[in-house]
Amino acid sequence: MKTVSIIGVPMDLGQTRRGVDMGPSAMRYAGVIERLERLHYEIEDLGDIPIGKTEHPDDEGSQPNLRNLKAVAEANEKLAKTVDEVIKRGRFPLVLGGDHSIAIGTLAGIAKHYKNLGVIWYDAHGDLNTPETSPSGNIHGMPLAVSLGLGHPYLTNIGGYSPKVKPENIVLIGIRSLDEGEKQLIREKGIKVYTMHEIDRLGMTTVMEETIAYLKERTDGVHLSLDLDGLDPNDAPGVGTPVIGGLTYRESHLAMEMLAEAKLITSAEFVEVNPILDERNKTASVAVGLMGSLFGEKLV
Ligand code: HAR
Ligand code: MN
Ligand code: MN
Ligand code: MN
Repeated sequence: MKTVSIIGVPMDLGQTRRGVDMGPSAMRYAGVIERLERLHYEIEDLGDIPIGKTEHPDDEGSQPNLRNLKAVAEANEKLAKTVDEVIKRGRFPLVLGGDHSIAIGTLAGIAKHYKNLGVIWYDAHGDLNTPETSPSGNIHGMPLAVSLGLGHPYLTNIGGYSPKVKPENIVLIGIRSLDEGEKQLIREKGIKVYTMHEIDRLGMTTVMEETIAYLKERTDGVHLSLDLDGLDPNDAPGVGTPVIGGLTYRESHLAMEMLAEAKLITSAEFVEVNPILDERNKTASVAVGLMGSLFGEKLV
């Protein structure tokens, strides 16, 4: 990965807290481009995917437990196309969110380029809900289920194919908040999960060694989907759904450095940065710091 294309997705329709649409700007202000240029990458910024600012007229009460379904689906179709073109041009897609519903489009653009795409889902949440199991109706709690082919066809068929990923090619890291239906799905599909319990017991070094070995032997590319709420709210306060007891800044840096060393990651997205809820752009700065490590930054 020598050339990187940055794609902003100012999406906030996958949830209800205002402000996460400003995430891409916040990460640009925190210096993402300069940071990666210093590492000698050739960077292009493709700007932001347009998001319908108001809710789609067809969304009016028509879809039970799928808030803003049409608007979210339309934006993700555009994102999928953009990501697809970036990969066709041989570049590394770096997607800046926006709420986590954008992973639907990112994965739709990426997955068709691989026989066995791996996914690292770094998050407090599983994002494995369907309209049947979701307690909120918020689509940002559903993208991983959608990518497995579960959910409304407007979402699962984005990019014209489904599913995008196989359950055995997914690793969840940082998990500490799951709904009943998500737990059931994880058990049913045998999805690999490192909850905070395992991370505390094993330590991040072992967790990443195991994750890297597991994905290396079964995948031909790995997407990192990093939700900033995977980190502890002390280190990343600017998120819409904070959950205490999370991964530290230091553990997260170590994880990124180990991924860089392993040369495992072929695409990435950083989501759920909400500058309105943040303290002096701290969360966006943390995100950009983690990108630095992911792209090979070293202290000496
Ligand atoms: N599981 C809950 C739901 O489906 C909360 C989802 C929290 N959202 C995220 N995604 N930030 O990781 O509504
Ligand atoms: Mn908005
Ligand atoms: Mn998430
Ligand atoms: Mn989350």
